[in-house]
Amino acid sequence: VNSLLFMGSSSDNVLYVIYIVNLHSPVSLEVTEKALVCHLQEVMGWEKFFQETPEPVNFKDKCISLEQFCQFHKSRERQLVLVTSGGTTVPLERNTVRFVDNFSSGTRGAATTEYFIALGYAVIFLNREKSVQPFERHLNTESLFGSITEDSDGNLCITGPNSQKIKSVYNQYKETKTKNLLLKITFLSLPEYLWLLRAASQTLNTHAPESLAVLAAAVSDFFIPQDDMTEHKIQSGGGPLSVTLQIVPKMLKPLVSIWGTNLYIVSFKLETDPNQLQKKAREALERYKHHLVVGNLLPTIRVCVTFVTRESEEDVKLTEENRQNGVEIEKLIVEKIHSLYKTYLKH
Ligand code: 9Z3
Repeated sequence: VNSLLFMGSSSDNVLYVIYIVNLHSPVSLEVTEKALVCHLQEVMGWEKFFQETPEPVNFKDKCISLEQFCQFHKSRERQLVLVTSGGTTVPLERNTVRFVDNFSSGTRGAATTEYFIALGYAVIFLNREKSVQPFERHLNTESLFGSITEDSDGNLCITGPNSQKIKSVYNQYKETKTKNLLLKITFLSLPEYLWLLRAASQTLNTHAPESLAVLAAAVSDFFIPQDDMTEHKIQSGGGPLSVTLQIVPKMLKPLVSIWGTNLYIVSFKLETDPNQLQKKAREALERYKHHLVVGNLLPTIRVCVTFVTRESEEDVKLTEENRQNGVEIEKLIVEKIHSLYKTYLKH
């Protein structure tokens, strides 16, 4: 099966030993027959997905950039983190005019990226095209144009109440550029995101083990398989449209157990029902066996999140004082992830 080699051997008809081998990280598991069948169905699900969906445009170039970025920072012993950001689209047609989208502006991922850089990390920012960008997000038209004046020689200067903020953002941006601390890779559709997530996690796993992956992108659970999609724009002449969306294979599974076995993996869980959040976060941890789930509820995503690990559960909230001082929740999130990761490394 593509990058997987499966060797099953039956001992007393109940226990199987399976080996999942990819180029970088062999894994062996002892499983019951039921679990084996279930596992193989999952393997076939994600392998089939990659076989059936074409690789994104410029995929090879993006892989080369990923590898060079990881090697560059590894040789300088700099800690790396993959941050995913923004929502994935699910096309309804191959020549896509219409698509289903997921809620996410990209603010969480962009802010998270800045705070990791401030802590000395180099960041792979896997982001949705035209979503909110690190540093740039502070420079809205009003603050930027409202602060530009001309001197007597016609040179542009930044003055006025926003100038301090703009200068400080510019200085962070300049340092990020000079030290090559940020690699931006973009996606639009769900398949593009998944191809690039796999490539980024495999590259980190090989060249910079002991890196982090922080999955803040809002990833669709449903999609239309390539074969079920029409080639051209769906016409309205046929009356009301009804489409069937299939379940996306759960990619956190291979991410944790095959592509990124050396990584410290943090996923986000978005819910709208407060009664579901902790239950769903805990289910995700148990199912995928990664390290940390950060839960958030749609109405309060900017002020409150819940950190769920196998051992603990903790709310992180912005205080009134934080808010008045312009502190963002992502600063608290990144500091907490960093500290949990350091503790994890010690043990
Ligand atoms: C999140 O929960 C993010 O915090 C938000 C950030 C998308 C709410 P914004 O980009 O919003 O700042 O506007 N992301 C994860 C959403 C997600 O798809 N999680 C999957 C799930 O819940 C698991 S990986 O099943």
